[in-house]
Amino acid sequence: MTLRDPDLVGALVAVFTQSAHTVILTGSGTSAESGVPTFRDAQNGLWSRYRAEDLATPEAFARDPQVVWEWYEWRRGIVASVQPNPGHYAIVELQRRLRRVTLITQNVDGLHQRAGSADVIEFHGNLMRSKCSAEHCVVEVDRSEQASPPRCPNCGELVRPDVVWFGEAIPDVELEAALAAAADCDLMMVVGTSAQVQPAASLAERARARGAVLVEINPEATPLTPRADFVLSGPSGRILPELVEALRGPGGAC
Ligand code: BV8
Repeated sequence: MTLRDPDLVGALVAVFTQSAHTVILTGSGTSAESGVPTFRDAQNGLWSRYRAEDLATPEAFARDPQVVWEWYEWRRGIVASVQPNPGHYAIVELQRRLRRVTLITQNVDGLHQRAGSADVIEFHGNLMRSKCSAEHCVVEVDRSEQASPPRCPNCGELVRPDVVWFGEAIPDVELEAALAAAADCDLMMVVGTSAQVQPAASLAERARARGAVLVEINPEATPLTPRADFVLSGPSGRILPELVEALRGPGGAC
């Protein structure tokens, strides 16, 4: 049990029950307990000779679409084989219990939606979707037959994963929604991110600058840790359910 200290639990319950707008920002650590490698440790086995940042770029795809496509097929296979973990389900419960929640994820695995979360802002896209590399329209791909990147049925250009690569802009709709939520919220909980990737990591600072309370859940320290009002050190798959339990308790009216 991480949330043992009654004063800490009382303070957390007060903050969450009083929040008029809570933003939850998640990173790949939230999916770690489902068995999805985090971004920084995703390079195991076959992919150990590549750095993720060197594969998740338009230049890498232009240089060798086959290698990049195979990397995403490998990741899609992992994501398709795992299930959401208790942390994902706890976030669904928070969305139901709190007054207003905006869920922003850096993850591209779709596990929040599979757990039951709605209105997820997919800040970096979703690797289970594919799109035309020229027209950017979503293209349905029969994955069972796709060892190589298929061609767009409309224009014939290569199909690519529907994710935001390094050096690519966050799509306008997602960026504006996330910026607005970060500016409006009175509480931001950042879960399972190393806070290295921009502009996602700056959302926490944006919320703090406007007076929001910052809660961080992570087994390790990050650049956000010194700025956090509450630092809950441990795995989100354990801490988030404990937080929900505390909110259900006698002190948590919500
Ligand atoms: C852009 C999709 C400009 C692809 C991803 C300043 C401002 C703006 C840009 C930059 C900037 N400085 C640098 C940049 C460039 C770059 C960037 O941030 N580089 C980094 C490496 C320094 N940013 C960009 O390129 C962005 N685009 O800025 O465009 C522009 C503007 C206009 C016009 C043109 C261009 C786009 C960035 C998006 C990249 N795409 N994903 C794919 O996945 O294949 S990012 C990728 O990293 C994943 O989405 C991942 O989610 C994300 C962040 O990583 P984390 O989630 O934090 O994962 P990580 O492994 O690092 O950490 C895991 C954490 O979990 C750890 O802290 C660990 O302790 C913790 N953990 C582990 N287990 C658990 C746990 N926590 C809880 N429970 C557990 N059980």
